[in-house]
Amino acid sequence: MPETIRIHADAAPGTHSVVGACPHDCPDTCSLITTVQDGVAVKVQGNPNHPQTDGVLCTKVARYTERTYHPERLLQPLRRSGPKGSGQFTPVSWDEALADIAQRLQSIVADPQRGPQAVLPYSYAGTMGWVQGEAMADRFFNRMGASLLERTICASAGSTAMGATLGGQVGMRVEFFAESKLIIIWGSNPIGSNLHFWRYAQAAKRNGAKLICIDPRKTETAEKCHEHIALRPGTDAALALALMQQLIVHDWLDHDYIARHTLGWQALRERALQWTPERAAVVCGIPVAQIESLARGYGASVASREPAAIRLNYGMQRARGGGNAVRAVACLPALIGAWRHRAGGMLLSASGTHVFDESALSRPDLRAAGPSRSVNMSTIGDELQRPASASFGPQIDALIVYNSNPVAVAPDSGKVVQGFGREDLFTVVLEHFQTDTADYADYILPATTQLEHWDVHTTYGHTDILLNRPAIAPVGKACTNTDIFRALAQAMGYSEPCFADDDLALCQMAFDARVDFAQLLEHGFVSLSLPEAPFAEGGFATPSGKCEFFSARLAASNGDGLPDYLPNYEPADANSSYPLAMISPPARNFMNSTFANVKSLRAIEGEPLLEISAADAATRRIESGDMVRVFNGRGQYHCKASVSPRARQGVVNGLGVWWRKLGPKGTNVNEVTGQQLTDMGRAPTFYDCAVEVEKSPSLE
Ligand SMILES: Nc1nc2c(c(=O)[nH]1)N[C@H]1C(S)=C(S)[C@@H](COP(=O)(O)OP(=O)(O)OC[C@H]3O[C@@H](n4cnc5c(=O)[nH]c(N)nc54)[C@H](O)[C@@H]3O)O[C@H]1N2
Ligand SMILES: Nc1nc2c(c(=O)[nH]1)N[C@H]1C(S)=C(S)[C@@H](COP(=O)(O)OP(=O)(O)OC[C@H]3O[C@@H](n4cnc5c(=O)[nH]c(N)nc54)[C@H](O)[C@@H]3O)O[C@H]1N2
Ligand code: SF4
Ligand SMILES: [Mo]
Repeated sequence: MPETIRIHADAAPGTHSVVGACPHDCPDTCSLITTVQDGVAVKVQGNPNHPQTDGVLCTKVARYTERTYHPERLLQPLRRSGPKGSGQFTPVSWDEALADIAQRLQSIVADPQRGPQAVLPYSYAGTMGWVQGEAMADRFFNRMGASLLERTICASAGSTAMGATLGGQVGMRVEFFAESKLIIIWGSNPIGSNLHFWRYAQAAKRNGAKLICIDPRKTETAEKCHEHIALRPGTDAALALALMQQLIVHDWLDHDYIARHTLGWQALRERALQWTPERAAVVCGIPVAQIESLARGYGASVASREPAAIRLNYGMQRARGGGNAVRAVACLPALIGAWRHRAGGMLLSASGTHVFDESALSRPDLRAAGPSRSVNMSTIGDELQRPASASFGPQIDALIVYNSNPVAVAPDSGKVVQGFGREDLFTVVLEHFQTDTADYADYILPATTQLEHWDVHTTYGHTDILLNRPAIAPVGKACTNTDIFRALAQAMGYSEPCFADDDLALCQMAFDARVDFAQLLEHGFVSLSLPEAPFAEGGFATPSGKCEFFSARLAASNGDGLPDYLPNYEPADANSSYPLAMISPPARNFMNSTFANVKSLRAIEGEPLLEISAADAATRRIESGDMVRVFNGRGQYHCKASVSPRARQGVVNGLGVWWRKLGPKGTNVNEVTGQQLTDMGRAPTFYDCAVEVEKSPSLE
């Protein structure tokens, strides 16, 4: 098998190209080409042969070599040498580090008062690769019998809602948005966070499609759409119900599709009829006429048969009623029969297109004592401070963090920092850099980046499968996540043969026969053969086989089983102490907290910013460039104000997610976000957060 693939016929002499995949938590999962010269990666580009990538990368990953060879890259294992959280470490050998970690874990596992459930893995999608993600780590923690982690921090409200409504994380094929005639971009900022979708939307626009953006913030995307509906955060379900009301009263409905392929129409109809545009306009803080016109445009596709599509994304899910909001929106395409067209319907995530047997990688059968307790990653601040009890089980005494930076990204950072700061907590962090989380480690273990290891990727924004080949040798003494867990398994005395599987074997073993692995090795990507219009004839993967407006499963656990509007936990009333609603969507040049330490990207972002409307700034005597204090009962953070038309009145936008230690006074936006969970999926409510803002007295 060739170690590399020569793609560019014009590659300079002495260089070669290696095909890989972007590892980041981005729906686009681009195919990468890394140019290597004398063992050094000199350039990372988009693969022109991969249609979804089309030769284009975002600014962040186009600068990947800057991150890989960053002067602060972790190059050797480190052991804590100062107080917890001080960030003081001294180098140790791998052998010493692994032996001591294994010994510390063994003593917890063997202690009858504590046992394996006192150990918690903490990880998310620093890499989305299946191999460097959970494969070997899962095997290790399953064999140990450690606590399970509920991986809720991003998408679980929406995935639960989609499962209940359409039967899974499935929807339109992204490329067919190019043929849509109306595209509603709802709670999504594709120019910032889903660039390759935006190309399809642009193509549709050139073909005469109308683009409408529904977002409290006037994003780069909203600016480029024909219309922007700036509703108040967390009110999307009210808007969707009012759209249904209009579709009903004007009879813009596909009665045949509703009758044959949906469940619960009469009950939903009754609920929706209570949502006049006037009522929704008050809740959403938008004009009645805007709701009516949106409904007219959407409903027109019933008669014209011109496809209408919704690109739904994560923005609306991060509030109390996030699951219900997704369900309400997910009902709309069935009402107008949009699913009949390949360019109609909706897409939230394509991750449910399974060709994968995850258990072959994670090996839950290794868990000898059966299922463990689960700990929710979104409430890690509280979980780390919970004492042992009959209902909780043992206190969490050891934490192994990989592919995540919880001290920066988890809500209610004050609590998270207190938890990580526990002197008696044993923490190991596998990382590329000394992040805010790594500062709290007892051991930091240097991990390889995507340019240095094998992996395979499925995606959530398109439906191809990608392979990542290592382009260069590991930098410094960095090891792959898989090697670190293999070595820990050995040091713990776990001798099952599965701990000897190498990375290439892991890449291959989980795919079923629908994936031609030889082709994947040769080209770096394969496309699956999938239906063009998945629900043209119904066939939803719900218990009834229909689009479930009414879900019996949800009725058993969640309200009356019909989508409803649930007001935010923190509605930010004008008369309350915290009268501003804060949302904290990503800064375009960071990927969550990743890249915040890459100088050239940080230079583009400048510094932590709070966008505030002219009206809200004026009453607080705030001007652009002023340092401000953003605060509520949970905490405060300091940043620079930008008086900006991007912010609507009553809502401030605290762009995320900076490393705390790179922000003024060592705080970031999650200092004020809370740990309450969504209506479905036990997900965080980052964008359901009331605050007050004032000029920062000490920094004026
Ligand atoms: N450049 C970049 N790209 C990224 C990321 C990144 O950090 N940086 N993160 C990646 C990850 S992990 C994810 S999950 C996705 C997230 O990307 P998206 O799915 O686009 O989600 P967000 O950026 O959280 O929110 C999208 C938009 O929703 C808006 N919004 C906030 N609250 C509401 C609301 O209540 N209703 C509505 N309708 N809109 C609302 C926000 O202002 C934002 O513009 O992007 C991925 N891509
Ligand atoms: N206020 C606010 N907070 C948010 C959000 C928001 O919109 N607003 N968004 C939320 C969302 S959607 C998400 S998904 C979470 C994301 O939160 P996280 O999943 O924690 O994502 P990152 O901040 O990108 O941190 C990933 C870390 O993994 C490391 N890493 C990458 N690849 C590897 C590898 O191969 N091996 C090892 N060992 N480490 C690796 C990176 O260096 C990086 O430090 O943040 C959430 N937090
Ligand atoms: S972050 Fe997204 S757009 Fe950028 S290279 Fe990776 S997959 Fe492509
Ligand atoms: Mo996410």
